Amino acid sequence: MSGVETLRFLLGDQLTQDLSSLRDIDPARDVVVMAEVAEETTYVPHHPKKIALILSAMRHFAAELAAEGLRVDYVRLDDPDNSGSFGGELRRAAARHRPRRVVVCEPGEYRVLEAMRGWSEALELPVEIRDDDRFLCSRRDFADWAGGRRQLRMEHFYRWMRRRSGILMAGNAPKGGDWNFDKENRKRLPADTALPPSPAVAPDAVTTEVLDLVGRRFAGHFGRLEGFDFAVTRRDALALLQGFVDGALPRFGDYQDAMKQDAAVLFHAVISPYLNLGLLDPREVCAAVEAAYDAGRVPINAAEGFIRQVLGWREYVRGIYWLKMPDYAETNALAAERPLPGFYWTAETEMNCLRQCLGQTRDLAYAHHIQRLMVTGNFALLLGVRPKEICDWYLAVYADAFEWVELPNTHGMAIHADGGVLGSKPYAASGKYIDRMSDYCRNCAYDVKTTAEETSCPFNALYWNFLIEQEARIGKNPRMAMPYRNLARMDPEKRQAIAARARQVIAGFYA
Ligand code: DLZ
Ligand code: SF4
Repeated sequence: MSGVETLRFLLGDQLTQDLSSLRDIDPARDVVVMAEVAEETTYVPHHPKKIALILSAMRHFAAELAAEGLRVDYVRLDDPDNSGSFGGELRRAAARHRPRRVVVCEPGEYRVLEAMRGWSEALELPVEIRDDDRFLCSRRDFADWAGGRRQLRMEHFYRWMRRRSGILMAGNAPKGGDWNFDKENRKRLPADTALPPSPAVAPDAVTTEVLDLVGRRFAGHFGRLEGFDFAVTRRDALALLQGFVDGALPRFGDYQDAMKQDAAVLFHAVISPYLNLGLLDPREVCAAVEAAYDAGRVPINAAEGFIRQVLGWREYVRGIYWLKMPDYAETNALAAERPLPGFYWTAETEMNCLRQCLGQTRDLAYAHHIQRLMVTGNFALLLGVRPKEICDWYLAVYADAFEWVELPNTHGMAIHADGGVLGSKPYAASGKYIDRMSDYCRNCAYDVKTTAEETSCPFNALYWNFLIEQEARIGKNPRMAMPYRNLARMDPEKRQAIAARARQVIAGFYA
């Protein structure tokens, strides 16, 4: 093959026909290159379901582009000549096609952007890196918004995004009369509440072949491959979105923070993997939810709560990531130095909340936001796990995890390693919070009501121990005033007993 004008190199989370790097494609003279590469499948030990999702979605997307009449050069993971990296595959593709230039869309990870910046020199070809405009707020706009602000609070950003996008707005006013209905979104789930069916798509022949490959190559990675039921095409992802809007969305708001024994999805949408791969567009997701609200089919606390996640939080964490990288990943504001306990990779623990959330993560490559923030994240915060270890864990085990979204959520929000760029205080909580929002404690070997006994909930001693250990760092934070007042009221004997119990449980995690 010769005479190729532009080689358009597409990454596994850029599965969008309207991608900036494809927009001006000339079907007669350009080639799209996609590559399954070992480096991406193993830079953290991704969950096998996540790898299968990405590879199958890539293969389906390549077939869609080819059906549109584009030339697609697709390299499979088991191709014997596969070099194993993006750079290596681009080099081989350039040798095959001899293009005049390369066009790419900016990646979702700093690590990959760094590599991309070296491609032009390595290939001796012009390499154009275009903005990823699938986000509603460009990196530049976020930097403008952030410029000069002392604090980068999500709520301010969110309102700014509502105004500039017009989403869920009635003229200049927020629909429903308020910007944020979060107070109505923390209900406990009554035990007899009927749950909607979990979203599921049966694997087709392409997915079955990928599952076979992943089963052979990644058997050693944490996570269960059996029961794969993710959507791998835009069509199926759209059907799941519609199913969510019609089924679970009306009660999504009420129960978005609730957790339930043996029930993973509850009223959540589970569309983040499709948004993050590019199969769904955030604008169309917000539009579908707003339309349901306008038609009177869903209450405002559901519509607003959902749109806040997509239009507010998702765009905000991406903005923070690009504004603060690469230094962001290196901070360790709470000097957390303990290793990640081994049970994060086995789900074998007597603590029922963690066993539930970790077991579900192993089985589904999914957990909802409160499980991630207040169970696995909170535990890592209280224990003081090294930031990189817990961040890499999240990056590996969740199907929707790419560093732009995973890092601010974990490093910033969950473990406060950024010292408050994202959250104004650490989200530290004792077992009481988990007991209020779930039925986990009822099914646990530990007693959530006590702190310093042999049978006491480990979260309780860890919580107080965290406050004691971190007093010099966070004791003066006005938002921590109440917990520190409670700590100050504690008599010295109780304090000692708690510290002893904390030492005992911590030793148990590393035995
Ligand atoms: C996560 C991932 C995996 C597991 N495999 C591939 C792959 O084989 N080929 C590919 O193009 N992309 C893959 N990805 C997604 C990339 O890691 C992702 O595009 C970068 O991290 C930038 O966000
Ligand atoms: Fe988790 Fe403690 Fe409740 Fe057990 S008692 S489920 S460890 S919060």
